[in-house]
Parts: sequence; structure tokens; C-alpha cells
Amino acid sequence: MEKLICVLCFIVIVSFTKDVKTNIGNNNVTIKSGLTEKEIIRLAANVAPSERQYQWQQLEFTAFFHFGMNTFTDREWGKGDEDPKLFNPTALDARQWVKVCKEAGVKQVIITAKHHDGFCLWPSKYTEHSVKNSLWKGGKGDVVRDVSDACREMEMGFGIYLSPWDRNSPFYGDSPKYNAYFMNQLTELLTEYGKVDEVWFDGACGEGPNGKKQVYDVDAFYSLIRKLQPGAVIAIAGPDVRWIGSESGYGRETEWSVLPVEAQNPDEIAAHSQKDVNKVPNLDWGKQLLGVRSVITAAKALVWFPAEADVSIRPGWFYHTNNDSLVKTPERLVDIYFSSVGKNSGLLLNIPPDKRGLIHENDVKSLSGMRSILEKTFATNYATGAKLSSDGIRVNSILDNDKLTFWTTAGDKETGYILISLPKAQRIDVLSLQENIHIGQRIEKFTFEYYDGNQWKTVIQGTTIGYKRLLRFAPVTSREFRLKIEASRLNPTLSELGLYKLPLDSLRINMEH
Ligand code: FUL
Repeated sequence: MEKLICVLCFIVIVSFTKDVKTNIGNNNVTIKSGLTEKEIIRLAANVAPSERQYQWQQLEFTAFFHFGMNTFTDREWGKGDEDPKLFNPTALDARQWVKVCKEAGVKQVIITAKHHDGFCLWPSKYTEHSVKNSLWKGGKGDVVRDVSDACREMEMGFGIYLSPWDRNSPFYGDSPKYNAYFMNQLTELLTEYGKVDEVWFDGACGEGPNGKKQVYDVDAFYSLIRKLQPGAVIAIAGPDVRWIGSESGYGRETEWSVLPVEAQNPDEIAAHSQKDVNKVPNLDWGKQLLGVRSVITAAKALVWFPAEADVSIRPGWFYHTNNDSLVKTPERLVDIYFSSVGKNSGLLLNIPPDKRGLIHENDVKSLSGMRSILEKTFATNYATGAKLSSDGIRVNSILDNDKLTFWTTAGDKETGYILISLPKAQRIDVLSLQENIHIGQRIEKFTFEYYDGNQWKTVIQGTTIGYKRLLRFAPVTSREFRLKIEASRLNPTLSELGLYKLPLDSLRINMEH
């Protein structure tokens, strides 16, 4: 009998310390009519990523290579009538591109296989407007192959950008014909280059009111991708990864990954995207509050649709010699990192190779400066070794570097606190928090405090956390800190917590404005 009790106790303790509950795959939930607001909020609290979205979320930092005909014509949007012979890099080395990214901490790269000018960086069978008719390598080169090979060699994720808008194809505007053409190109890219991890569909189209109107067969595009590359996420004009709404790299203070299903409508996405090469996307749209209670309680269905913040290291997306002195500084890139990765969003940083076919020295320098600052910042988590206590359960999991184990509250408590007692007083100015998105995104409001010897004082407050939240603040020195979760959609979860110190005081400044 005693033995049996021991075994039962052991089972209870084990299942309490490592909660295996997961909502992965529950990424599209219909809201039945008649549900109360509370019931809808509970549903939302259990929406979680699909397996492919979960893999994508963990990348945090990815890169774009905008390279193509525009690199040689000094344009941002080519017209589609450029002579393929103009494309002629003198020293193209895709291994250098991928190596530079890897050394900067990037986990996945995306190559513009075809931009709006329709020029293909691979020798597509379906058009003459490609590298096969260029002077580069006597028409025998394939940039997509070079990049995908380098990614495989350096264990880097590989993605493709294929512009739906095509100013060269004679089929564009003749919907069925162009859809077939586009799917043929997709098939080439998804079958001949090994594993593809991301397919990026741009919503931009500058045809104007009297231009060609192409009706995309998006369902057919998506099924083809799912069939040929089931692990690939489909981004922007796609259902897996959402465009944050601006091209600045700066995310929202409140960023939900659970949104009404309408957010995935490709026509809506296109409507908000760029219509003119000189006009930046509508920033107001990017600033809108998405996924807050009033929005989701009016929805018909809810989806997991996490944000991606895209931005270029230079003023343009393509390389221009006269931008060589305008490469963003390491400090600016770090600011962008804190304002994207640190605000529950992926960072997609564009690094455009130059006319030689190399990443320019100035860009390399900025990237390595950025990497060095981030490495110094996150080298020591001052919370390590702290004594933790809380009114919830499994508090020690927030320091175990395992995103699957997590602190939460008992019963159906939607608030809670965690006390952090450091072995000795520390000066800190960064707080890092992560929810367990295997369960979902729940936290709506939190306050971080320190004890000054007499009383608790507020360091900083926030709303959403999600996959990751990084907060910078004026330095505080203390041994005792407290995190209070003040509102959550259901039992809050916290999988990791970190306390850090920036290597330079100037890095605390938000440079967005
Ligand atoms: C925009 C495009 O028009 C730009 O040229 C660039 O490719 C950017 C990432 O997306 O919508």
C-alpha cells in the first residue's frame, strides 16, 4: 500500500513539474455563434502556432537578399523591359552572403528569386527573362542554386521571394494563364533546390486603376506549396506569417499573435501594401491595435498569425552605390532588434549584395558591430542563481533555458507574481520575458518592480509578451525584483526570464522618431 502511494505521489509530482500540455496545431478556431465574451477569450487563450509556425518563431532573426536586375540598373522597381545582358556580377559569392549573415546571428535567409520586373535569378524553363540570357557565367549561372547550396553547407534556413506582380510576363493580367505560369515557376523553385523553409509573397502591385488586373489563384498556390514543401511557412500574402504593416523594423507595443481570420485575406493585405515605388506603406495601418479583446470578440474565427517586421539595412531594398555611406549603424540595428524581436515579432533584415555580387564592406561592418553589442548584452543573465518564489507553480522553470517548461498559476487564476532575489545587488537595464506559446499567448498586462530597501517601485510596465518581449529602461540597482502579471486571458505562463545590462548607456534610446 505504502509503495502504491509513493508511486502515485511520484506520478503527480512529475506531471506537475513537466507539464506536457500543448496546443500546437490549434491555429485556426471557429467561433460558434452565441458564445459569451468570456468564452471567446478562453478560446483565444488556447490558439497556438502550427508546427511550422513554431519552428519559424524560434528563428527570431532572418535576412533578405534583394538582388537582381535592379542592382545593375540602380532602380528599386524595374519595368520588366530591361536587357538580361545588364545582369553581370563580377565576383558573385553567395557563400560570402550566407557567412556574413551567419556571423551576424541570422538563422534563415530569403533570396528575391524574382522581383516585380520578372527577371529570374534561376534559369527558369518558362521565360527568357532570366540569368540564362545574361553574360554572367556565360548564361550558365544560377543564383538560387548558389544561395541554397551555401545555406545547406552552413546549416542556415533557406527561403524564396517570388513576386506575384510581374511586369515582364506577357501573361500577367490574363489570370488563368499567369496563374499557370506562376505555379510552374513555384514548382521549379520548390522541387529543384532542396528544402525550402519560407515562401514570401509580396502584396505590392503598382498597376494603378487602369493597369492590368490579375486574379491570383491563391488557394492553388498554397496547396502547391503545402504539397511540395510541407515545412515551409508562407509569409505576407500567405496564412503563416503576417507583415507587421510598415517597412521600418519597428513593431507595436501591444502585439498579439492571435487575430481574426480576416487578417489573412490576401486582397486586404494587397490593399494595404505598396502601390508606388516612392510611397512607403501606410504607417497608420501598421500602428493599428490588432488582436485586442474588442477586436477578437467580434471575429468569426481566430488564427495564430505572428508578425514579421521587415526593414532594409540601407535606405533602399536594392544596392545603390550612393547609399554606401547610409548603411544603418550597429546602434540603430540593435535598436531595431529590440523593437522587433523584442516586441513579439520576427526581424527580417534586408542586406542587398552589390554589383560585384558581394555584401559590401560597410554592411559587413555594421552587422558585426550589431552582433558584438547583442552578444555582450545577453552574455550574463543576472537572474541566474536567484532564489525564486511565487504564488503560482513551477517557478524555477523560468531559469532553466527550456522553453517548454513554464511557470503558471493554479486553478483558474489569471494574475500572479514572481519574486526574484539575487545573490547580490545588480545594476540592470534590460528585462527579457517569454510566454510558452505551445500553450498560446495570454498575458495582457504586467509590471516589473524593484525593492529599494523600503518599498517596491515600478521599473517598467507592459501589455503583451508573446514569444519574446525585451524591455529597456533606466538602470536600477537592487537585489530584489518582482514581476506582477496583472491581466491575462487565462492562466498566464512564463517560460523564461532574463535580467541583463546593456554595454553602453546610449543603447537605451529608442531611435524610431
Ligand atoms: C515591397 C516591394 O515593393 C519592395 O520592392 C520590397 O521587395 C519589399 C520587401 O516589399 O512591397
